[in-house]
Amino acid sequence: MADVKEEKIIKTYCRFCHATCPMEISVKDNKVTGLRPDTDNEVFGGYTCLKGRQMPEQLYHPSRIQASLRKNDDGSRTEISTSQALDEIAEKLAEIREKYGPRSIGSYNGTVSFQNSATHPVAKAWHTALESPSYYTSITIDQPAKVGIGQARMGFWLGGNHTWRDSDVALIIGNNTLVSHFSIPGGIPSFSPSNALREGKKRGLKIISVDPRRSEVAARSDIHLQIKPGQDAVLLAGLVHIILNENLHDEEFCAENIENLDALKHSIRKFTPDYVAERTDLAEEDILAAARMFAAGPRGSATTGTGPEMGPYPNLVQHLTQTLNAICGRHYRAGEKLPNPGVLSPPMPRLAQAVPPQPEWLTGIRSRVSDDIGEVTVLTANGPLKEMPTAICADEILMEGEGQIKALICVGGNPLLAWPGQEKAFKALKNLELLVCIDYKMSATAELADYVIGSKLCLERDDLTVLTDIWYEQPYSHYAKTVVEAEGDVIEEWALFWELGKRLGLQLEVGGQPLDMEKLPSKYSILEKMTAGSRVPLKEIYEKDGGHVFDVPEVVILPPDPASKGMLDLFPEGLEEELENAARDADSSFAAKGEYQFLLISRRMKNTFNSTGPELSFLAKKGTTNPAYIHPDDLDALDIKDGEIVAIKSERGEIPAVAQGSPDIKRGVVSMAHCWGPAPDGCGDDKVREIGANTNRLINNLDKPEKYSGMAQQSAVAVQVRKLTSA
Ligand SMILES: Nc1nc2c(c(=O)[nH]1)N[C@H]1C(S)=C(S)[C@@H](COP(=O)(O)OP(=O)(O)OC[C@H]3O[C@@H](n4cnc5c(=O)[nH]c(N)nc54)[C@H](O)[C@@H]3O)O[C@H]1N2
Ligand SMILES: Nc1nc2c(c(=O)[nH]1)N[C@H]1C(S)=C(S)[C@@H](COP(=O)(O)OP(=O)(O)OC[C@H]3O[C@@H](n4cnc5c(=O)[nH]c(N)nc54)[C@H](O)[C@@H]3O)O[C@H]1N2
Ligand code: SF4
Ligand SMILES: [Mo]
Repeated sequence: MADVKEEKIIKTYCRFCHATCPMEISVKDNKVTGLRPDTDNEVFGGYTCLKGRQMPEQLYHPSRIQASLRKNDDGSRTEISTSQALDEIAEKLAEIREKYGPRSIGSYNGTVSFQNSATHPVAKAWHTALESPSYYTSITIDQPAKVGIGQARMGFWLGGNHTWRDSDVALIIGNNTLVSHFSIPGGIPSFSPSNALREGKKRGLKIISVDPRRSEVAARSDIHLQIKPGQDAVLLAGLVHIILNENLHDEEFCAENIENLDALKHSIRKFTPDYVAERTDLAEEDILAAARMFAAGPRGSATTGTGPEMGPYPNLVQHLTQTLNAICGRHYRAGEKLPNPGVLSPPMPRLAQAVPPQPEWLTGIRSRVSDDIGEVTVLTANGPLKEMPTAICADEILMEGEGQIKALICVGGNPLLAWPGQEKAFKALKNLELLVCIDYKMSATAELADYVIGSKLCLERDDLTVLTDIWYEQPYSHYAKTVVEAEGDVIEEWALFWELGKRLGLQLEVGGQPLDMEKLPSKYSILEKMTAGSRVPLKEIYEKDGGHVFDVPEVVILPPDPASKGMLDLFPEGLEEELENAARDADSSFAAKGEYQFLLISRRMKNTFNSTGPELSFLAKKGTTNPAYIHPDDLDALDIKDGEIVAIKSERGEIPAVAQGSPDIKRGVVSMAHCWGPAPDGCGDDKVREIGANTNRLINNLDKPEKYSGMAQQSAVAVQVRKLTSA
C-alpha cells in the first residue's frame, strides 16, 4: 500500500478523536499530499472537522518524536534506538518486579490509547501475564458510573435502550455531542452529529437538555434546563418524583421488570417540584414540563455526558438516569428489531429481559487508599473489563508499603494535566522509579519521563472500529489500512506491551489465544483474535474499501426466558444515604459560599482534543489558551474586561486564566476546559496566554472520592474570580 510513486487515493478513517470520520488521503512517494472527507460514505455524508484535517501537519510536525529518548542524570535527553530503550526499560522493570512485586508495575492508558484498536487487549494481556492488577485507563476518570457502576448496581436491559433513530424524545444531561462527537446510543449520535440532529428534529424528536451552559446542544433543544452546577441528582430525583406521582410511568413494564419501586418512591418524597426548583435554580413549570415531555415519549432515552459525571454524586446521577429509562420502559421489547447489535462481536440471542445487578463488578481488588474504592468493571466492546481507579493512582504511587506503584507506563495519556489534583499528580510522577511515555510529542507528562518512546500516528497503522462498534446506529464497520509507512524509529502502543512482554519472558494471550512471542505479530492477526466469531468476519470488513454498513441478518428481540430473567433494582444498597447527602449538600457545600462565589464547570473545546492539538497551526489560530468563560454581567460586576488575566482560586489552589465574556454561561458559573497549562512548579503561570492553565490544580482528589471509582469532583467546584492585571 505504502511506497507508491504515482499519487494514489487511500480511504481511511480519522483517529484524532473517537468519531471515526471516513477520509480519503492522497499519497505520493509514501508522503501524505492531501486529505478530504470521504463523500461516498453512507453514514457520515462527508463529515469531518478542523482537527481531523490537521492530521498531515501532525504527521510531519517538526516537534514530532521520531525516535526514543532517555533522560540522563543531569536532566538532559539522549536519543537512542527504540530497541535499546525497550531493552533498558525491560531490565529496569524486571528489577522492580523482583524487588517490589508485580503490583508495583502499572500502566495508565489515556484517551488516545483507545484510538489504537489493539492497545487494550494487549495491555490487559500484559498485566495478566505479569500478574499485576495495576491497570489504569482514562475511563475511570471519565464516566465509570455510566459504563459500569450504574449497571452493576441496578442491572441492565439485555435488549438495550432506545437509540436516537427510534426516539421521540431525548433527555440529554451535560453532554455536548455537537462539539465533543461523543455520546452513547440514545443521545445525539457521535458520527456526523449535526446531520443526526437535523434528521431527528425533522421527524419531530423533542430534546430536553440539562446544562449550566447554553451549549451547542442546549441551544437546539425544545427545553433547556439551565441548571445550577452540581444539582443534577436533585433534578433527576425530582423528575422521577413527578413521573411517579402523576402516574406517567409504564406500570406494566415496571410490574414485570423492576423491583423496589416503592422504596425508591418513598425515599424521594422530599424532591417535590418546588423543592427541586429552589435547589436547582430552575423554574418549577420548566421542571414539570420536562418531566411530562420525557414521560410522554413514547420512545426515547435519558443519557448523560461528562458534565454530571464530573460533578458530585456521579453514581447517584447515573442510577437516577437509568431509573428514568426503567420506569418509562425505554427499552427494546420482544418482536422489535435491534438497530445495531454490533458487527465485531459474535451473534448472541437478545432477550426482552433484565440482567440483574452484578455486585461482583464492584468487589474486585481493593485500592490501598480505601476499601470502598477498588477495581471497577467497565463494559467495553471487548466485554466487561476490570481496571483500577485512576482518580487515586497518584496515591497508589505515593503511599508507601506493599503494592506501592514504582513504575508507570503511560500510553496516549497526559496524567500531569488530566488527573484530579495536579500538585499530587506531579509529586507522584516524580516519585516513580521508572516513568515511560509513548507519545508523538513532548507532552507535559513526557517532560517528566525517564524514557519517551516515539509512537506511530494513525495514518501509519491499521485499525478497526472496535471501540465504536455498538455506538453506530447501523451495523457499520471500517477497517483502515496503513496509509503511509512510518519513517521514524517509532512503534504502536500495543507493540510496546508486546516488546516488553517478550523481553520479560511473558506469554501474552488475546481472545484466549496465545500470541507469537518470538516475532512481532501483525496487527491484523491481533484484530482477528479480538473479533473471533464476529457477526461479520474480519476478512470481509478488510476487503471493503472504506467504511460500510453490512447486510447482516436482522436481530429481533426474543421474549424473556423465565429461567434467566432478572429484575432491575431501583433501590440498591447505599441509595438512601446518597439521596440524603445530595439533598443536604444542595443546601450547603456544593453551593458557592463565602469568598468562593462562583462554581467552576468542565467543558470540551472545539478545536483541541484534551491536550492534543494546540501545537498545530490551524488549531492554534483558534486560540492557544483555555479561557475562563464567564457571563458578561458577572465580569462587569467585577470590573473585568474580555481578555484580562484573572485569578481563579479554590480552597485547594489558584491558577491564572484569560477571562472571556460569554452570555451562554449561567450567572455565577465559570466554564473552563481541562488538560491545559504547565506543571505546577510555578514556572509556566506567566505563559497562560500561550499554554493555558490547569483546572486540576484547583482540586484535591481525596476531598470527596466517590464510592467504588474514587472519582473526584472536577465540576461544580466553588471558586473565587479575581482581577489580576490589565491585558
Ligand atoms: N473537540 C473535542 N472533542 C472531545 C474532547 C475534547 O477535548 N475536544 N474530549 C473527548 C473526551 S475525553 C470526552 S470524555 C468526551 C466528552 O464529551 P461530553 O460529555 O459531551 O463533554 P462536553 O463537551 O464537555 O460536554 C459536557 C457538558 O456538560 C456541561 N456541564 C458541566 N458541568 C455540569 C453539571 O454540573 N451538570 C450538567 N448537567 N452539565 C454540566 C458542560 O457545560 C458541557 O456542555 O468528549 C471527547 N471529545
Ligand atoms: N478537571 C477535569 N479533568 C478531567 C476532565 C474534566 O472534564 N475536567 N476530563 C477527564 C477525561 S473525560 C479524560 S478522558 C481525561 C483525559 O486524560 P488523558 O487521556 O490522560 O489526556 P490527553 O490529553 O487526552 O492525553 C493524550 C496524550 O496522547 C498523545 N497522543 C496524541 N496522539 C497520539 C497517538 O497517536 N499515539 C500516542 N501514543 N499518543 C498520542 C497526546 O500528545 C497526549 O499527550 O481527562 C480527565 N480529566
Ligand atoms: S470529528 Fe474531527 S477529529 Fe473526530 S474523527 Fe471526525 S474529523 Fe477526526
Ligand atoms: Mo474522556
